[in-house]
Order: sequence, then C-alpha cells, then structure tokens
Amino acid sequence: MFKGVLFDLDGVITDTADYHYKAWKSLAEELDIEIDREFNEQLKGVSREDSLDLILKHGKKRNTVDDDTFRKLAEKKNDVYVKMIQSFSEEDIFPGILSLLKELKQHHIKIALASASKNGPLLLEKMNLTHYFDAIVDPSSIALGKPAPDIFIAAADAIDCPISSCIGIEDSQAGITAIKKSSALPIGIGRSNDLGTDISLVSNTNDLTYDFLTSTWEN
Ligand code: B16
Ligand code: MG
Repeated sequence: MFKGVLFDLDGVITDTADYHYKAWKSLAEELDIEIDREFNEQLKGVSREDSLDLILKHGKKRNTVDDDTFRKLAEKKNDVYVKMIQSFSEEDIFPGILSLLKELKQHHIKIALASASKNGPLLLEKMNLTHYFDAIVDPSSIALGKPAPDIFIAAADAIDCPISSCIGIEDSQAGITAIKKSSALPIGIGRSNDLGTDISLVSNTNDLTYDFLTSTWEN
C-alpha cells in the first residue's frame, strides 16, 4: 500500500496554471513573442527562469537578453502573477482536493508538496491548506527542476517514505516525467494527448478520491 502522496500545486490543487499562462503571455506580447496554449504545455511545472528561457528561445530572442534584463523580466512576470493570486481563498481549491486531503489524513498517509513554484507556501496559506502538509519542499533548494526527479525524491525524503511507496500527482508533462524517473507512481490530471497513454489519468480533480488512488496503486 502507498505511504505518501506527493502533490504538485499549480494545476492540481488550484487553477493557478492559467494565471501563470496569462502572466507569461502578457510578458511575451511585450517582447513581441507569440505564445499559445499548446506551447504553454511545455512551461507547466517548469521553473520561472527555465520558462523565461524557453519563451525567449521560442521567439529567437535569447541572445538579445543579458543577465540583468533576464532577471528583471522574470521579476516582472512574477509581480503580475502575484497580483493575480492576492484574492485566493479556500474557494479556489479545485473540487475534490480538500476531501482527498482529509481522507489521506484519516488513513495516516503522509502528504508533501512538490511544487516548482516559489509562491507555493503563500498559496497554501491563502487556501488554508498548510496544516494538511507534512512537508513542503523549497524549490530553490533543488538543483535540477522538473523534468528531473529531484523535487519528488526530496519530497518523499521529507516525509520519511521510500519514494517507491509514494504516489505523485501532476498536471504537467515535465512533472509526469519527473515522477516516472523518481520511481513514484504517477497520476496525471489532464488529457492523454498531453500526458501520455501509459499512466493513470483523471480529467477532473473530483475523481481523485482515496478509493481511486488505492485502485490505481493495486492495479
Ligand atoms: P513561480 P507546479 C510551477 O508550479 C508552474 O507549473 C510553472 O508554470 C511555474 O513557472 C513554476 O511553478 C514556478 O512558479 O514563478 O511561482 O516560482 O506546477 O510545479 O506547482
Ligand atoms: Mg502543475
């Protein structure tokens, strides 16, 4: 039986994935770079700096941006994003997530956050979810971001569970790859076109029940 669940945040616990997209899109427009939702699939789960790098390369402008400008652009995107999430509250938790967290607690399953977002702790506080988490990994302490497995391995360590006894829940291609490499069991939220046909998928967080996790684990 699984002993721990490692949660991604953006796109799993709440709908911030869309705000990240909107903040990147407005920055990209200022830089005369066109991004769409299909391109955005590559940015999901990817750190702020790596996302900006991908956008600039996509617009063939990476060589025109020096280190100082790069830092300022990343900061600008974050300022826009942080403004967007100021009004977040319990009402922004995706359907089914709160009851899943409660069920996991009742069954003494450990819970960790494995989000690439430096704004993760702020969002958990705003949604009043911090107390459900036995550990929150600080993404700035992780050398290699998703799709490297490091953040999921660190999350399992932090809750003292062998990684092979953990389930990882993700909405991004980079995150699913990271979970697979870590040897936790992946569950994806999204479409098989984006996340693949070889893992357990739900289209809606309402389907993420303790029974669903158990049957995925046992199959
Ligand atoms: P921040 P997750 C990721 O969070 C987002 O999916 C990704 O779009 C974002 O760039 C990254 O966090 C960094 O976020 O700029 O707030 O530090 O999906 O791993 O929970
Ligand atoms: Mg995500």
